[in-house]
Amino acid sequence: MDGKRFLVFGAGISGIAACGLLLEQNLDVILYDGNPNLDVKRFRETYPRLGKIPVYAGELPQEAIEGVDIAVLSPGVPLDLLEVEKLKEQGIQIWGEIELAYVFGKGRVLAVTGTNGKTTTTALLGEIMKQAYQDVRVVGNIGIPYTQIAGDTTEDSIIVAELSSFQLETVRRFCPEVSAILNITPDHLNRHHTMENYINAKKAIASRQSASQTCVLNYEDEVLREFGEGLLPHVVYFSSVRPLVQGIYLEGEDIFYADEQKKQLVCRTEELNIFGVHNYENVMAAAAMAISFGVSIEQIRAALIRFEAVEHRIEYVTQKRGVRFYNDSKGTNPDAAIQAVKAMKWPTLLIGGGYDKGSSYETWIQAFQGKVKKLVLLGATREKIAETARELGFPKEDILFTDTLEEAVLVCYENAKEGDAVLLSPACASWGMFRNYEERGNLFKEIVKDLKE
Ligand code: UMA
Repeated sequence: MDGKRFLVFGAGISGIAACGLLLEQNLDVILYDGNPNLDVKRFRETYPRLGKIPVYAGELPQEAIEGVDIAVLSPGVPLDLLEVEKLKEQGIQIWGEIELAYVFGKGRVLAVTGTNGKTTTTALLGEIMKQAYQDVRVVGNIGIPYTQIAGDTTEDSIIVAELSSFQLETVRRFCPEVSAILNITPDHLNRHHTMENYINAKKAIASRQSASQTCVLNYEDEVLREFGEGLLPHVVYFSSVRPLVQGIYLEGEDIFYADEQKKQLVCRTEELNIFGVHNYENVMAAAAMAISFGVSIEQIRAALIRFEAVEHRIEYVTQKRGVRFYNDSKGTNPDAAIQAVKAMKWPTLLIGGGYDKGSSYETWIQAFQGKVKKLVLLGATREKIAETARELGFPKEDILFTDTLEEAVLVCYENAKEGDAVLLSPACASWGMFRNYEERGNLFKEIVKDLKE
């Protein structure tokens, strides 16, 4: 890499961490962000460790590209963006932030992707690996850029990475020892344009793996079952529906791991602090990955039964006047939101809507099954969701439009009776109204905590 010049695209957490890594390596780096309103002076003051590297915002001038060999894209930057096309036309190699971290980092890598459940699975796997290893780094889409820690990893480090389809679109050399794809349902179609592109981005997680490595797949996902059939790495399936001759599965209330020699109990679901079949699938995927890596079932079990739900995923907030509040801000697509509404055991006032990713809301609304008494909508998708709900026979008078999250919570509280639940599970990304789902979920929790009893 000596003498190479890098352009980092995107001044969010990934871009800043990527610049830091390149500077540590004494490489030549330029930072570019497409936001014309980025205050470069303030940005420099906030991140003094970036030193004097050139920072461009708004238009990408030709002078910034001169002499650049490799562009490192942040996950949020689409590959078909005009500026990216311009870089490609000039022969500049396009890397992703994950690729950069992998090339400069050391250690052994385990990586998780899937439409839903990947944060929980990654967090679980991180806890399991900490049970067996000293230096475990949990990174990626979960919120800590891989480039942030890559520079201080050693051969003994264990990297547990959550990877989104955005991050996987640009991997070339990246090759985890153990990978997992949890499920694939439509999401981010405005970015990937077709389901095929989206599926291919997910599959890229295993594309460099060799026969001595492992890919964990969901046997109950048709696309993934078929994908596993022709795959070079060793495939371990998990199933929440049927016993497998080889693999990990849910049978009654128990999770078993079976191979040629024996069938072993991994844990009983009643020992876990997370509930719902989707969570048992996450548990099975994380356990299968750890088993493939050589961690003992005893160590896996110890970590599993200690694990608590991740924030913003069907997270219990509090009770007010006998009304339970749940924060599922991480329900950023219909499929994730279906899991949350399924988990509700009470009449539910549901807050939905947000950024328009081009999703269809039919299956989500069908999953309400008479449980949702008010559908409180906000954001860019509110009309689209309301229209689908009406078409599917959801009572018109129970659909309420609001302009802010605060208003939505208040409307729910006013309409809720003792024994009801209020669930924020938007089935949409937060962008447009919030920086990310965490900001949306945190605000929800603050509003709820301030409600008068
Ligand atoms: N930008 C441009 N041009 C663009 C898009 C973005 O210049 O076309 C600039 C923005 O002006 C901004 C910066 O890029 O300054 C933001 O970069 P980014 O969107 O890649 O966000 P980061 O802050 O670097 O965070 C990213 C992930 N964000 C996205 O994928 C959108 C985070 O995932 C991830 O935690 C983080 O890297 C660390 O790896 C968040 C997410 O929403 C949680 N992920 C999606 C999801 O889970 O559904 C995929």
